[in-house]
Amino acid sequence: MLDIDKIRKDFPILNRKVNGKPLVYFDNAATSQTPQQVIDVIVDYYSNYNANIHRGVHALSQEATDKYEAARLTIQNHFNAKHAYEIIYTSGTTESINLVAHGFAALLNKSDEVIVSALEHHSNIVPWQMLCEKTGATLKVIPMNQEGELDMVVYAQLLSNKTKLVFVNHISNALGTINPIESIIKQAHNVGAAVLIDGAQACPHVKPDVQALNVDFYVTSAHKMCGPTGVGMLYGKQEWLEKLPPYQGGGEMIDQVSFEKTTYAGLPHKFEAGTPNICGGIAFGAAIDYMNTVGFETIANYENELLKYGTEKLLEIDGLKIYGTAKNKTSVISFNLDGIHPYDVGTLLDKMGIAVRTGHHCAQPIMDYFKIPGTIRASFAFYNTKQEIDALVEGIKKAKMMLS
Ligand code: C6P
Repeated sequence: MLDIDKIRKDFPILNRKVNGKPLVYFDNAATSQTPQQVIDVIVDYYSNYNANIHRGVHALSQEATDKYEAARLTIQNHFNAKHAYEIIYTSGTTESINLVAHGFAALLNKSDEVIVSALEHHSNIVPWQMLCEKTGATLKVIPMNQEGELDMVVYAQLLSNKTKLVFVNHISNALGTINPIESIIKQAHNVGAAVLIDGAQACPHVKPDVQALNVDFYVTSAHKMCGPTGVGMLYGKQEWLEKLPPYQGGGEMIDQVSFEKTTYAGLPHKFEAGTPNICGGIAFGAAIDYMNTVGFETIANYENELLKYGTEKLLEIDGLKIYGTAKNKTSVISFNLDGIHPYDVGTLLDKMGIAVRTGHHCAQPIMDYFKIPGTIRASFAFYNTKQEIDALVEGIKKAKMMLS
């Protein structure tokens, strides 16, 4: 059982008011809130041991290096990677995907195919389009149905010995669909294709095991899972990370440099050029520790309750339509009110202290599929309550009255 009163005390921001009303934060899929335990780690870093890492012989640098590398081990354990050097620190999901897409430019040619799904965030579409432009490879799309589920029959038909890479999100940010990634990975491997899973929306809700999944690349951002912005990770199987060329050149990623020739460092440093987000990496580890203390099973059970409650209550509102009704979904509800622009509803909800996201959620192809400009998205985290959902429902009723 989740002790919600105790949990909410961990998040100082939940006490604030917005427009004179208690904050109801339902924009967790964009960025989650930060518990005091993680804030303390950030303050401790800048108060006590702020220094560059892997470079200094002095005490501060060594302390910072030890904590940064300890956080890498926390991330490794959390995702069950075989080796710590298979965890590459990045600035987030977007950079992780760009790093892999950049690397594959050296491995693809114009007879190759890559497969994306119709449910993707722009971060998992555009870097691959750029890759296809560079290499001449062809981009194929797994279609979705009205529920927001992927068409696995078509997926099987798209796969062939031309397929070199499949990239799909674990959970859709716009609809909340949980994709059948185990089956997607197995089928791709059967034709010899590698698989990248975008875990940005999954990691706040589940604990992925990259070895059990046998996935080639898994990427995520810390700020979706109680950590800070500007840091994330790329998990890559050792054999793939060794095959890919470096992404950026600079300090730390080299073995030897001369004007005639440069040789590169081994993993993970080959992909970590320049001074990284040291504090962010350490805080990412603290965020993972925090979430594991709450427990992912506890989190999932509680959020499923919120999803069920929220779905039932919202559907009681006349003219409200939910987009994304997959059997397997997480605590994200995307919806519209008949004849009313989502932006107007979002603006009025903000006046009532309720934070939701409105628009296309960086997933325009999904909006095009439903022939809508966007949706209102309420995304729940384990620190939200049913009372807050009641406030949202009341807020929507008021907004609807004002806008009709
Ligand atoms: N989605 C949302 O409101 P970054 O910005 O690199 O941390 O994450 C990008 C990203 C990639 N994939 C998925 C599935 C995502 O949901 C996101 C971020 C936020 O839905 C902000 S656009």
